[in-house]
Amino acid sequence: MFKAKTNNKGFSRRDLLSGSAKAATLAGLSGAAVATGAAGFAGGSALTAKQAKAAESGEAFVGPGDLDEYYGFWSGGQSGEVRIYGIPSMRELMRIPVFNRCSATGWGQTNESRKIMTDGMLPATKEYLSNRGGVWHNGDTHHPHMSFTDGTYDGRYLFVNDKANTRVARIDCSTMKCDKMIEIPNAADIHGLRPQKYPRTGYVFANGEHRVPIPNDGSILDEPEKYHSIFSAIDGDSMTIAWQVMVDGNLDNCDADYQGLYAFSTCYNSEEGVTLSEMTSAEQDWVVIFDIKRIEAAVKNGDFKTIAGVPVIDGRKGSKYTRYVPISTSPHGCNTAPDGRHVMIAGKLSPTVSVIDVTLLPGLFDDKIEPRGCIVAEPELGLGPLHTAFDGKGNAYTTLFLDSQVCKWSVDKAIQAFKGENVNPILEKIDVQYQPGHNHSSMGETKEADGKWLVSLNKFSKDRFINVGPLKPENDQLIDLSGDGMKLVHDGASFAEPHDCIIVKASAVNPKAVWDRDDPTWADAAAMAKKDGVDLEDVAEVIRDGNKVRVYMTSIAPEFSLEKFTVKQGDEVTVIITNMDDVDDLAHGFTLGNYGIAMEVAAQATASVTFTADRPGVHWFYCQWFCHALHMEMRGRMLVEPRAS
Ligand code: RUQ
Ligand code: CUA
Repeated sequence: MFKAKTNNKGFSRRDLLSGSAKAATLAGLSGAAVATGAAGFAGGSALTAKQAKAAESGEAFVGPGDLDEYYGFWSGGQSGEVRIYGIPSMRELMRIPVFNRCSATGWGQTNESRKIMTDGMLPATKEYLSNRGGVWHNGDTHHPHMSFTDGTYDGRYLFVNDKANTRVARIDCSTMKCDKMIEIPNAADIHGLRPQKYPRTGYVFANGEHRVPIPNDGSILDEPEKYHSIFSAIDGDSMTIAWQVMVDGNLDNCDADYQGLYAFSTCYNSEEGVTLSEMTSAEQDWVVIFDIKRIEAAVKNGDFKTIAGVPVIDGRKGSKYTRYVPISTSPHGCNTAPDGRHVMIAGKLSPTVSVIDVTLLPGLFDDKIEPRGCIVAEPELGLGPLHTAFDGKGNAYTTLFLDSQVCKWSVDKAIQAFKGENVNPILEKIDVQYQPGHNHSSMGETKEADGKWLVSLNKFSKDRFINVGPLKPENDQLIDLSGDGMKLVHDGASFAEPHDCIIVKASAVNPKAVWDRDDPTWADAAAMAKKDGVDLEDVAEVIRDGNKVRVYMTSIAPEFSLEKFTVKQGDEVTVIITNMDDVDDLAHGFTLGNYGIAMEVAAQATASVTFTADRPGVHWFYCQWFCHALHMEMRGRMLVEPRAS
């Protein structure tokens, strides 16, 4: 399945790269010849001795032309994007712009991306942005997670949070582009995010981290006792809010069980303070456990308040919809084990991980056991435990931020030790460089955890790389779990803190080679074309409608169907381009010189951009995506007639 893909014409890109295609290229068959040189070079180079040795020992080496066994989906942190890696090579394969403004693809500028970015925006934010460009240009992605069916990845979607501007976005894995984005009402600054694992996603659970007044309109200001935090269940199919729960304290990370019954959120700042000393003064914080069935019944029976159009359930202490399980102060990571039974709550400021047994939760909700009665182990692992990964063999791997280590421990032994048996659950520790936050194992958050690879996302790289100035990259380290013991096999510099990642077997994901022409992404452009009486796929036309001008063209390497178009200074111009090349990897672009306009138009896609033609003169537009031997010649002119003075 991961061989070169076949395009609509029945030949693959590999074929195009081979000898027969070279001669055909200048005749206009495709732009593939430009790539031939590079592919030929890589294919012909011999392995270095080191690479050959690595390949022999089965280390993290994936040779030129070889494909990875896993997709890695990485958060792009403060860059606001999501990245696709190949695992185990740790090669960065692609970047998916999501909450950011992307210069390469036009994300945040094209009409299609702006529609996705604004459709789910709250009215007050729309209003705030109305004279500020209409969309946010920054984001802070933390937690990318794939949709599940029956406890494992189903390859449909990725969901990711934006802490900076309180959003959750969805990426369609068939195109690897963001297709929905919503702003979460009532909540502030979405942090923890996890999809429902069973029976399917289903819900996407999202934690509003910071406590704020509801509504946050200025009527309450410096009265922190009146602030709230909000846990949201988003319907992952429609990307709308299914329900929200108001809770005590701040919400940090979350996860769901394998039964579809409960969700869990770590909480720091049970003190509900606003300064650091207030937030860490109590000895204990808690995990909030949400009873999904009871909450669904409450939504049905009307036991909620509608705020900002969504049902908000009161889940504060004493509520029948939640339980607050005390954990020592400021717990952080929240990870459900693939055994379907244990949930690991990392202590952060405490050296422990608290293990919740989900089979005890019905008793907890029926008040048959004390809140801490659902905890069945609490091993002391080391300093600064943050997140836990799993190998599917009963072992857990917890990052120790302060110790700069990953600790491998046995869940069974931890449970025995908690019962008073004299066993040490710690199996092994490995140094990582340095200060790890999240870690993730291959398929580790699914019932198919396979125990092959572990990635440690380290917040500091210090002296691991040559110096690049005061701002240093992070260090994503790959650890081989397949042998006896953990083996560090790769250092990977990465920019703008990838807070979190997931590692998905390649067979679970199957993106398209080219876009489907009926993709809903450009439904608006298609409707406009219909109204204008033009065929998006065979068009070279300029349509004037008052001072609005619509410029329709196609691109087929190495030409746009319009060599020039003329508009008047002050016109509102929309350029709509359909890339009629249907060869795998044959993207074009449209960059308009000295107008700040650039967009990607991948094979078989339509993309459009609207701007005001307020600069008179000759402005060349050109294809900025190297597509053909005559790529430089793929250009045309926009002639802007000056306003009569
Ligand atoms: S958090 S370093 Cu944003 Cu996922 Cu734990
Ligand atoms: Cu089309 Cu470069």
